[in-house]
Amino acid sequence: MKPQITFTRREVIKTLGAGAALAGMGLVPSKIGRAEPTVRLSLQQPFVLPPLAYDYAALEPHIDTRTMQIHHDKHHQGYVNNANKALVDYPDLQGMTAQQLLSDLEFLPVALRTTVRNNVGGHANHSLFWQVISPKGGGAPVGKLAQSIDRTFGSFQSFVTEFSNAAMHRFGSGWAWLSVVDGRLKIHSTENQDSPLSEGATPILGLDVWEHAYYLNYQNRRADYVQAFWNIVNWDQAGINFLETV
Ligand code: MN3
Repeated sequence: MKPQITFTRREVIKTLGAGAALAGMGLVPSKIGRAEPTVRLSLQQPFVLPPLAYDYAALEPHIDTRTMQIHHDKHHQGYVNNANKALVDYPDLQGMTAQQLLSDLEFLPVALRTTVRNNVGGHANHSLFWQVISPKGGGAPVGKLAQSIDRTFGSFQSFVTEFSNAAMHRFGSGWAWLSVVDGRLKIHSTENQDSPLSEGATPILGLDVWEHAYYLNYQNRRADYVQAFWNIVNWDQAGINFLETV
């Protein structure tokens, strides 16, 4: 199955409807009474590493070639492999997407929960990350996302400052996010590979602040990496992600 299919709203409903039917048959945990996060990337099982839409070198000098190679081919592939390996023993759960698994960790067997949180989380987080950075990125958002950022954070510059702070203040490994929660934008961060989906938030923009994302080029200078990020943000994609949540 292809990793990156943009669903139309009707297809999402259809897919979730199929999930509900399976739930009725006792095959997957019931989702009744829970709001489903919007499914944008269709990350179906068995999970596969999505190809980058640009060359490893394309994000230079902001993210170096070697980091992109190792980060995508080794780190992300590792999450994919570990996730698939763990789910082999749970055929009843193999019809669920990454998003569905992450949106309700409590429903999962205890023995599987941490692996899904770390590795399915890692797969979902990185799949989004590769999409929201681009050699043609930078600048500022437009349209409804721009309006919503201005309304929520006061200005684009205030948003940049607040998001950068979230990225800087995440101690150790984790992510900074711009997510939508109940129709409202929110800046937050998660530790390790925890997905915003597990907190009821739909991420539309994310920044990986694990050292593996920047150490070769920036060493301990996370602030420089965070600053460089603004040159490669794919605001068109973030804008699409935002529209799909409302
Ligand atoms: Mn990473």
